[in-house]
Amino acid sequence: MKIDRLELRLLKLPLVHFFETSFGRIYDKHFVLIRVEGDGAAGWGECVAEQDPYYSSETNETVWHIVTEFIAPRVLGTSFSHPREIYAALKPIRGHNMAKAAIEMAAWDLYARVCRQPLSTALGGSRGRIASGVSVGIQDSLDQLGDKIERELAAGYRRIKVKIKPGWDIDAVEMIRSRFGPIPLMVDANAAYTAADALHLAQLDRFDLMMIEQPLEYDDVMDHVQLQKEIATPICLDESIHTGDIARDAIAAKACRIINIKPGRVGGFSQAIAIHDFCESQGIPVWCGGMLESGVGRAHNVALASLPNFTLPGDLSPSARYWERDIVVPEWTMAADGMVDVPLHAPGIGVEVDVGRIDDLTVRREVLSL
Ligand code: OSB
Ligand code: MG
Repeated sequence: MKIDRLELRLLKLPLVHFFETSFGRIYDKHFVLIRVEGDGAAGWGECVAEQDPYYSSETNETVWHIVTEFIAPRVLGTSFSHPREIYAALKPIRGHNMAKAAIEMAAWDLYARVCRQPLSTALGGSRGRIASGVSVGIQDSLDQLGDKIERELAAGYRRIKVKIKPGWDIDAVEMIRSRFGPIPLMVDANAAYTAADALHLAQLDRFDLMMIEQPLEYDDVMDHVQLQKEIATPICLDESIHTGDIARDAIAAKACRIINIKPGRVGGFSQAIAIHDFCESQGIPVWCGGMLESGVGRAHNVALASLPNFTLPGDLSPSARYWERDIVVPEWTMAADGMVDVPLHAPGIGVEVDVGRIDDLTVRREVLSL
């Protein structure tokens, strides 16, 4: 395959409801959408970098810079026999996994379309439906949190994840357990605690949570090793797992018992599949995380989550939970039993980008070609 044209757009898409994590509240999603063209077809990718360097050090601005100055020259006009070669070709560029992933995943879509295969098939997927979990942000009150969870359970979600931070943790989980009983429940701290909080976090053990996601620093592995010895709740790492090598080290050191794979965080599908395969060989279950993606990034996540070791529900909600109107047709929906269908009857990502819609949302655009 050979990419001969690359288009970047910065889009601003308003959220239906604000989303609050331990690093703040957002009302709109600003993200970079990528279109690659080559071999007579086109592929789409969505970058998971955000406006601010809070979840990760990358931002939409750094992505623009790295894609236009460093990634595009290495990809445009280069012959690859398979998109899995792209990550290795970008090795001279250190870090910037989200920028790399956006291009790599667009290339996988292009490749799958050229081969007339669903993306899920190209990735090695084996599942036709994905169990969906919901990520519930920090609310203004516990009552509001309880009401929100009640609605999400009624919608059919297979598990509830709540965001926690110091001051919004034990009481929130206690309220949920007393109001809803033994539902599949987990928490995500987005690195809001330190090693000194072990005793505090051990108070979560009595609630039988599926896991606690990323309690400590975004770049830490070793403090998580110690914490996992001090708490019974399984630790799941998200932010800490930037590469296949770190996943291997974290598992060997017993820093976590579960891994959240976000292809955008680890540099794309080749690394996501490598982490998936290694975790499978070690008996570590994985699930597909979300970054409030539009319908394009969601398509990539759904395809990835069809691989066999994605045995836990992913953060894969339907379009309507995030957007008044998504940028793809058809929009993503979830069945009443909390399952999302993997598109298996169309090549590539399986949904079409609504170009009129993205034109309306585009705040910046650049085209690079040979
Ligand atoms: O930590 O998983 C996270 C959203 C933005 C940044 C980080 C995270 C999240 C979510 C959203 O939890 C999950 C979703 O996309 O539904
Ligand atoms: Mg997380």
